[in-house]
Amino acid sequence: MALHPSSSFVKSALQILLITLFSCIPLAAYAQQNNPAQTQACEALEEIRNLTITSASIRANSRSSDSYCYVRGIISPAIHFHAQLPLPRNWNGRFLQWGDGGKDGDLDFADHRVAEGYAVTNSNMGHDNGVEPGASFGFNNRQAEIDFGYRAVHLTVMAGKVLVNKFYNKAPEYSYFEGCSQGGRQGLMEAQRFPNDFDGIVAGAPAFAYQALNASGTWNLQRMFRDDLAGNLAVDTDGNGSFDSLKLIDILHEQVLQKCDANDGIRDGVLGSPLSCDFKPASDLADLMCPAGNSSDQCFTSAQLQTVQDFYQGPRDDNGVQIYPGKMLGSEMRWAGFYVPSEANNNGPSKLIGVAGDHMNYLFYEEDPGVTIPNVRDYNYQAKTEGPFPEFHWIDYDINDFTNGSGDLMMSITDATDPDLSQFLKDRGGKLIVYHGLIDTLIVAESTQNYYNDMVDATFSGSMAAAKENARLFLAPGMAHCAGGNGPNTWDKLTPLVNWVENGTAPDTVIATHSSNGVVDNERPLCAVPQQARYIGPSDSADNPANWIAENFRCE
Ligand SMILES: [Ca+2]
Ligand SMILES: [Ca+2]
Ligand SMILES: [Ca+2]
Ligand SMILES: [Ca+2]
Repeated sequence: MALHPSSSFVKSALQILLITLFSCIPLAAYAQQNNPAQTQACEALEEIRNLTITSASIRANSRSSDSYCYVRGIISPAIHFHAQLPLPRNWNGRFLQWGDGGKDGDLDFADHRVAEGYAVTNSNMGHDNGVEPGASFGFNNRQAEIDFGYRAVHLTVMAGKVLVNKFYNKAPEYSYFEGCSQGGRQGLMEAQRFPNDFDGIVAGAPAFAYQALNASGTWNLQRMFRDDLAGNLAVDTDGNGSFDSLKLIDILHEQVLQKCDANDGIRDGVLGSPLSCDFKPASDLADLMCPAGNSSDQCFTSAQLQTVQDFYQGPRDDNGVQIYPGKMLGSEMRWAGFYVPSEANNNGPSKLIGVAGDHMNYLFYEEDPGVTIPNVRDYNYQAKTEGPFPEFHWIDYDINDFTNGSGDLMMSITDATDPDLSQFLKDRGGKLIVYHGLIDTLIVAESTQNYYNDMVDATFSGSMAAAKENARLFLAPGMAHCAGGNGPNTWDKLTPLVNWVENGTAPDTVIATHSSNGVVDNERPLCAVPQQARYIGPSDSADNPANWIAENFRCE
């Protein structure tokens, strides 16, 4: 990468700094923090034309001893953004838009990327979650929905590049996007709508089918709560009215593992390929059914079996049209935190409700049906649908509204489901890395795999080999939503993309690790789809964790 125009100055400044560093470290730190030229250049960004900048000042980095130039600005009507600009001698020449999570509504820092030299921007997506929490920003506010859907990210990137040009006196050599979940949706949205913004995009666990996944979240809660919680997978063992045991989920998960854990070559509690596991609840749980009229945390009632089947099946409308994939086999333990009311979840949908929350009130219908009910945990509450401020209860959401056109307008704003990435991948030659954890229960990896396959068809005439020149998908066995899970779930998401874009080194695998107490105890390569990692290590000790290392797997 070429150094920027003032590189000779920077080099000599660096030499002086290094000499100072070796002679007197406190003095070096003092000189670095108080370089008047840098402070002046940073503060001058407040005066930049054609952007509304509200502040620009030198700020400390939590992940580095190097301070940086911190800029905040506003884009009409309500987008707030910030830029974290490394001082010129620390800049690696790259621009990075840092992705958001959830419904966002605030400014997110990426201090670790700034420490690596990236000039980073992020926005509040056009609303303030302190004033309008959750999805409420979308209440009768189309502009806020458009900003959330796609406008805030794009305009923040535009503003960020203007700031980079001004501060460093040159354009970024390369521009990247990195994000997961909401950020994954943003990455795919950018690839579809604004193909010239980035050279490379990494999109993790993308919430790209945004309306479908929220409809699915609501539907799953409805299945769990129906018939006065008859099919709840938590059990009230002492009959005191409080669901205290989650044992049935353990039992279900164990049954799935017994059937398919070893299919990838090792019994590590991780399914390498859950979609090819042939677990069938009705037959595989047949020996674990309760006698009629009984229930306990050791056996399944027919209502509980129905819930399990519904979760794996996923929502369909009354005509049998699949709205969203069902939960992946192996993800059972993650259901507890999001869908299963128990004492562990404050015995109600307080935490569960975050899955779909107030989405249907404010972000699904063209005209919002009503505000949230006074207590969203109260599933028996009758929403007041009349009067000046009608209410809408998540339990009254009709999954048929997904396919009858009621959500089409909002889908056109929030969904990043267009499989044609020709402009980004072919015309621009951009690179795309998508990853998704296979036990992610919030956003189901199968939907991402379906999208990737649709993209191969629409963009590369069905040629996987051609598609892999520009876009690769990595599915992570045993990885939960963006992080966590009992399988290997940790790797540097951005560096493989940078190596691909700048050096042409396409990632065939990324090495993912799982750690307990800071020690790696499970490792495997994640293979670019359609390949999968298969254990090829010592066959007589395949279940010894010492053998669960990347070298003992082959992509095939
Ligand atoms: Ca943000
Ligand atoms: Ca709305
Ligand atoms: Ca109890
Ligand atoms: Ca396994």
